[in-house]
Amino acid sequence: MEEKQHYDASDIQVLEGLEAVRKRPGMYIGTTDVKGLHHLVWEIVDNSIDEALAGYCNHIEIIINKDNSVTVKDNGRGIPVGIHAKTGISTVETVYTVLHAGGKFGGGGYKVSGGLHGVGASVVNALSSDVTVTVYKEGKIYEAKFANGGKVVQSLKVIGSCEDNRTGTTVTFKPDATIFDTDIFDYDTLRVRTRELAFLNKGLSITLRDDRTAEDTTGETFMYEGGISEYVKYLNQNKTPIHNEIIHLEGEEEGVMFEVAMQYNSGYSDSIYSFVNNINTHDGGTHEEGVRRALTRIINNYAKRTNMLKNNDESLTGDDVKEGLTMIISCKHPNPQFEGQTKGRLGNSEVRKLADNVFSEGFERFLLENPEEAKIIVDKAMTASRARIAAKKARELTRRKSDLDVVNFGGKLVDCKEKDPSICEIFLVEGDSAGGSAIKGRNSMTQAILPLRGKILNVEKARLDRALTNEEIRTIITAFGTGIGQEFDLNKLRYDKIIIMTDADVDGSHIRVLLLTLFYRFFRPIVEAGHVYAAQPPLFCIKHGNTIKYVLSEEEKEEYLASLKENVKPDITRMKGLGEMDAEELNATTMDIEKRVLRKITVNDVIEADAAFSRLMGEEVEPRRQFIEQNAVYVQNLDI
Ligand code: 1YM
Repeated sequence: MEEKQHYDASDIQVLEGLEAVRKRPGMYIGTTDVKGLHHLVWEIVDNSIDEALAGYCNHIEIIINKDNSVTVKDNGRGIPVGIHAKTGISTVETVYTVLHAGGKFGGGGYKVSGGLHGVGASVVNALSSDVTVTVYKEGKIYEAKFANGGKVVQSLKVIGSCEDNRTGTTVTFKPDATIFDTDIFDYDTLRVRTRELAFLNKGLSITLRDDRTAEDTTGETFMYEGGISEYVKYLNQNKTPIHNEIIHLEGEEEGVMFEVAMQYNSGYSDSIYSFVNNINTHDGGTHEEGVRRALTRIINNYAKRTNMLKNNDESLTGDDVKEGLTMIISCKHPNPQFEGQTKGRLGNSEVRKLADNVFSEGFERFLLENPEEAKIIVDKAMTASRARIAAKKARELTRRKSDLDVVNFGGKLVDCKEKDPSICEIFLVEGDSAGGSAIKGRNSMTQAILPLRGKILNVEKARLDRALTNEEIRTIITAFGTGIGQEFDLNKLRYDKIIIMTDADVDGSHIRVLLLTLFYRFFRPIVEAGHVYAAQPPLFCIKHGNTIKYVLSEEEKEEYLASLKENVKPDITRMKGLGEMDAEELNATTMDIEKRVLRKITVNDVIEADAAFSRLMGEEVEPRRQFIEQNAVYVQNLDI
């Protein structure tokens, strides 16, 4: 290995740059938890995707190596190997050691991808303990090596020869264990995003392989000739589409590419996801606005022209026309403006027009050419409209109730005394007897109890108006205080924590999933803001001498028993259900802030969570059976 001997002024600047990344990694990759760790992979993959978008690369490979380093390979042109005019060192080294290098040093090209922070290769280098970059170009194999946060340990040099026509870049990096909370890559996390990138870049093949598990050496390859149309098909696979064709429209103007794919299903919720440069714009923006506006306008025009909508009928609203709609919107923009607190919204105003034009022309043509499908789609929106009007009336009932007296609607909710939501919690408790114990065992200042008697309606199969006829659901809406549908307001939430307290058995799991479905479909911001928890009642009570210990799992039981001295024999009882605990026990094990263990329900990946809910709670039986079979052992830890 060639040790570098001399450092000059520009070297020192470079080292200071990378040192800044190591001092404040959060500024560059968001977090240093497991999310930040995986972010490193996408920073490298982004460079390969750019190369694919420029038209020079059609295959990418991502490999998790045995030592938990990651290798990314592409068959693009290879990072330039010549001396860089400005830095006096090779372009490869420049890209990997100069902060914010990347595209600035390239010769134009169509650069549109870019991770959340778009800072690329040098950041990965700064946060890695070892990096090797190999470039195949002009019959030669070049290699450069870095260590300990981006220090050059081997300048770029030729290490061998290859076939003349072989080109590409291979990068292997090992994250610096002193920087990240964890250095273990998760195959499923990488898999979900890899598949998404393949959907979003039609024709590009991406292989993902885990070499930590020795047996499988081929990995999985994702390649979709149909691009986002196949994404829509995938999202609708456990739903019942109401027309066969997936509508796929695209257009381009001044270097901005816009594309949309859609299909309606028989369900009531919508799954509309938009992307800019392969990044999910979860707060929408101009590309989404253009499509939504055009969708509403075109359907109304068509419905009026065909006399399906009469003159004195109310117009169809944006909500009516998106019921049961699965849609992917993808925009590739050379200069995207991301707005909002989490930079999740596209701001470029010219895109609104482009999206509206491309969508309205294409969609209108589709309706005219396919009158049968058009009728099905308009009928669906009109049914949604009637349901919306009915729901408005039903909602007025819940509103009136909440205006009167929140403490005693139907005598069900036993509210807490405190009114400051930030310290209040509500327990949704399965069954009357557990509800009774919970009421006695609670801290009445801050803990409210809502015993659930009847079955919770499966809202995956019901529209808002029907859901509102369900007694339990009405009570929940009123208790939360947020309202529902268009008038939902997260700021009005009356409790900081919503705690689902059900038995640790099959019925309990079922009620929990029904509640989560309700929250996810009708109160999604509450879930996303992290207000929903599952209580964890203990599984065993272990009496040993004068001490009583409650444990949550078999493993914890074994661990605790192993820690005991062997003189007195411990007395172990299996806890039956919440209903069999007295108030004191319930408080000590499951409710007391000091002693309990809550499981926070998080939505790691909204799109995957959506698919999981359809699978679990939707119309189709077979996918549900498969899901339950595959996940039966994990049900205890179901995290959506
Ligand atoms: C596994 C990671 O980095 N591939 C890659 C990167 C580049 C090129 C090709 C490339 C770009 C250009 C011209 C250009 C990069 N080059 C640069 C820079 N894979 C990976 N493949 N020739 C090759 O943009 O004009 C930065 S990234 F700046 F050197 F041009």
